Amino acid sequence: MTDPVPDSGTKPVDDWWRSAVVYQVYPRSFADADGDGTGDVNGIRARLPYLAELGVDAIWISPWYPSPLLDGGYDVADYRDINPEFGTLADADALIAEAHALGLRILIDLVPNHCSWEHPWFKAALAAGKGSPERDLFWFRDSADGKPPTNWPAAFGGPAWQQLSADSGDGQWYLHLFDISQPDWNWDHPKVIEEFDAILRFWFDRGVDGFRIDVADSMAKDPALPDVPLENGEPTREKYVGNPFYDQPGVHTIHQRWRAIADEYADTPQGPRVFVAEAWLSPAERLAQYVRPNELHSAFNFDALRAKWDAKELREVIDHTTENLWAVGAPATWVLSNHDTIRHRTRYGRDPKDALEGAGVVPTDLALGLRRARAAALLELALPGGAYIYQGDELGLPEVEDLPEDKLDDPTWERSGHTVRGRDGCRVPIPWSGAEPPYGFGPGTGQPWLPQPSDWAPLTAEAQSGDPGSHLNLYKAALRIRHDHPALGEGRLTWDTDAPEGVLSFTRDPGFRCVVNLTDRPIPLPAHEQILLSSEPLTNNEVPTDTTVWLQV
Ligand code: ISL
Repeated sequence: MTDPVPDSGTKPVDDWWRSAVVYQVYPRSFADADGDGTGDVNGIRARLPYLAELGVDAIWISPWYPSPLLDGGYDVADYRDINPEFGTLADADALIAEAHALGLRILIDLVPNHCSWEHPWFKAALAAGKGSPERDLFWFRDSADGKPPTNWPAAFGGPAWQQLSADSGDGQWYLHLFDISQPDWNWDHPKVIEEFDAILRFWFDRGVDGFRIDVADSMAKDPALPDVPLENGEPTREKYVGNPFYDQPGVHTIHQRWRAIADEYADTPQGPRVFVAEAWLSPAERLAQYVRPNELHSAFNFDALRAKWDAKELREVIDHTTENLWAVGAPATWVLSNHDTIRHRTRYGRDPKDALEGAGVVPTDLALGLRRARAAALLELALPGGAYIYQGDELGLPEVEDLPEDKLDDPTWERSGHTVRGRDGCRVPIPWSGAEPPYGFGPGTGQPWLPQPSDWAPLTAEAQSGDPGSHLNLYKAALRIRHDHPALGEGRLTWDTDAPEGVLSFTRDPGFRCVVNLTDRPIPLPAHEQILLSSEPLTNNEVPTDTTVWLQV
């Protein structure tokens, strides 16, 4: 067990985040204490001992704010409170204190690009009408020809502009890069800037250790509002250099400002507060701009998530990422799954060309996927830097691809005219115990907001905890070794020159070697002092296919 997060009289520890293993909690689907079918803050509190025992260093909680939940809470109606469906501010305070006592840091989610149409400032903007100062806080525009002011597409389908209906008076359009219920803030307005300063301080003062920044590359827009080019006849959402709504230089000014606020907390016992950027930006040269010394601390590296289960491709991603992030003094941050992507057990069980999409129609070998997910976990946790675990990764959960259409909740389903099912398949509530749904997600037999598969009994945390060969116990063992071994966490790696083609093999000082066999045949086990951990049983002094071994050398 780790030491408690310092709260008084202890020297600040200011670099924990460079090597932290962070567990992502999607609050709606993690654990339901009050039995209404939706996860909640008290559910998370009840499972903190599980997370401490798993051996993670921190928890990132996806948005927990008041919200109509039209985009799972990424549509925020009040940045300074807790969604009543999830609990109260007092519950959140208790969670922060209890997590800290167990040595777990707490990161929460900041959604600065847009709010919910239920946010009071947006409602006031609608009411105040055209030309009002209230409308200046968002992107309201007129259009002469009855068409949207630009051709920009929204993330979930359709145009990124919504016209106010004639009965609300003026027919202006507002910008929403995501759902129509998520109006974009105008970050050129000082009131927006100051409001977010205050939101950061509000949560830092309550004790949170940092923020994950949602779509950290989108707040600034090109004020000329140029159209985007067409791709196959449709306006592109590609993040090409010069895109008017992604990766504009203005985002860095905002990040620098936030960094200064986080650094104001350097002398508190907890140490300075930190940020992790969510920005799907490639190549790593571009991402590195976000983690320069006076900007955000770290950024999810999504190139690794997108990479095929292929030695050459993975090695290129690892080298390219580390080279570019280390050049600006930032650690790498590895992630295999999150609440927006198809779970990696399922991805790795498919033909790579279908891996990131094609839910429901693509043949998938889940046994192969599980074997590779085990190998990938040991690769991820052996790489230099920090690592993220999405809730349920540690249980080897697959994507749920046969959710009934009437249960689908992701705005993508409606906005795509029922052609794209969306991201619900990775958001199915966690199976904790028992033989049938709700598998201990909530008390009693009440069913959760998304139905769980009837064959998940062997995947529950309870079922896996007693089985030494389970996915859960592999994670626990790996996290224990990672915690104790001086070579793991932040640092450097050296590729081993004696490894056969198709094998990823690297050494980390002092005395650690990781070997991942991605070929289709066994390879000889390299010389070692001791086998620390292996994702599959080893026989004949060989590393089987799709297996990772950790060696003391
Ligand atoms: O827009 C994209 C690519 O063109 C996406 O990759 C986008 O960056 C990503 O979907 C952002 O996701 C985050 O913000 C969304 C929310 O729905 C997701 O759940 C969240 O992770 C809007 O807040």
